[in-house]
Amino acid sequence: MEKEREKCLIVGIQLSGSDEENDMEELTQLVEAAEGEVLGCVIQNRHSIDNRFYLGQGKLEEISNYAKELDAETVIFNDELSGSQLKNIEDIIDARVIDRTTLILDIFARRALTNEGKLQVELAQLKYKLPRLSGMRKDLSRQGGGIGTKGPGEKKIETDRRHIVSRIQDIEAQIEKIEQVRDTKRKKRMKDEIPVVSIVGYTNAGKSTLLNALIETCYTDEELENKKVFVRDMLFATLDTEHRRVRLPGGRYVIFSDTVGFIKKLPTQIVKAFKGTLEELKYANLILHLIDINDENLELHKQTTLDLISQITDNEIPVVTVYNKIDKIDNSNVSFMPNENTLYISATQKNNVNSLLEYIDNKINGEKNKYSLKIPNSDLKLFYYLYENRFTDNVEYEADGVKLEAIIYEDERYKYEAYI
Ligand SMILES: Nc1nc2c(ncn2[C@@H]2O[C@H](COP(=O)(O)OP(=O)(O)OP(=O)(O)O)[C@@H](O)[C@H]2O)c(=O)[nH]1
Ligand SMILES: [Mg+2]
Repeated sequence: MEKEREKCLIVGIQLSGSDEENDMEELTQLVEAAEGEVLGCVIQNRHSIDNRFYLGQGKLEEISNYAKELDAETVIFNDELSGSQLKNIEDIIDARVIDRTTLILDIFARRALTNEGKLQVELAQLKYKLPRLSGMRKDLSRQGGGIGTKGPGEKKIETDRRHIVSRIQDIEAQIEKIEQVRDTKRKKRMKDEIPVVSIVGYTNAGKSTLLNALIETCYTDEELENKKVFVRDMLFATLDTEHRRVRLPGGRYVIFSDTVGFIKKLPTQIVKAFKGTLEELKYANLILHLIDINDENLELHKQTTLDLISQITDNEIPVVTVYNKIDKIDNSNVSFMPNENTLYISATQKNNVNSLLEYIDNKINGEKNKYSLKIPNSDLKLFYYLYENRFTDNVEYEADGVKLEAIIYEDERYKYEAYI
């Protein structure tokens, strides 16, 4: 049975002079990801955000009436509201009021599966709540009404506050432990010298779909069953980072990582709480920046992602731009601009997925070529290595050794030089 969806009215500001369009379409998708339903949308054009009421007081009264008319339970604002804005708006609007940050945190809370994910979300939620507790003071003292209620109200806030602070410390300690485990795993990967390629991009760009397409190139159906990652036409389908080992066309391996997507105005509490997850990017050998080529706000979303990448990595990791969903291109405005660091793929149709792997192989391992070799019996371990770890062909066993064709990277050719 389908659950009743929470009925919502969404509200945003279009700042004059800003060419950044207030994207209510995206907010609608966020509401849907939180299993809500958007019944109406209000946008006010303004010069600036009002410190006390976010938008005009009169407008808020209008919104309150509109919400009643629509029978909306919740009114959602497309920016983060301060404690006092929230309080002032709640005084006027007779419905539940939440802001963009609370909404995103709610989606994250629904999506978190691992212990670490859950802790990170709870941490972000508590840090969001803490500075807003005092905004609730008025509310608490008023609720009880009359003399004597002010004291307990304040006391309540103080106990709440202390409770939250100690829970934050507790979570931070737990996350630190989990990070140590992650650190150990990462060090192991580095020691094994398997390069890491991180897939990053705006939420819903197709990162998880791409990871699935990549593993399909080198695992059997049976193996794939428990290797596939979760894909959904929904913002923030992925929250927990996944790593998968994939064989490149030359025979070497890389580990691809798929992680939480980016969004503009990503709440700072989230960036901070997910710091550990996001900082994994710093240890990537290569970053694939995946972009939905049909995205109406392509430039803005691209910039949002690039800004986050550079914030996290200090621009020290090479970035390859990969446009996805080329199967869906429906307007001719999109121009293919082939250049050295740009690729075009379709993750669902698996168009150019192999060339992407080829590109990555080249970027990480350099050139490789196919050689005919004759390896003498005295050096057969070289043959066994190639046989196990590279792509070989036409293997013929002869009395004094083995003849074969093998793909060899140029950086290792010296080992086989004598037998080519
Ligand atoms: N037409 C088309 N759709 C695609 C392609 N790649 C992904 N999609 C669809 O885009 C939607 C989002 O895909 P995901 O792989 O979940 O996207 P993501 O980037 O992992 O999203 P988050 O985890 O939410 O950040 C799904 O409905 C996919 O089927 C593609 O090449 N072509
Ligand atoms: Mg995903």
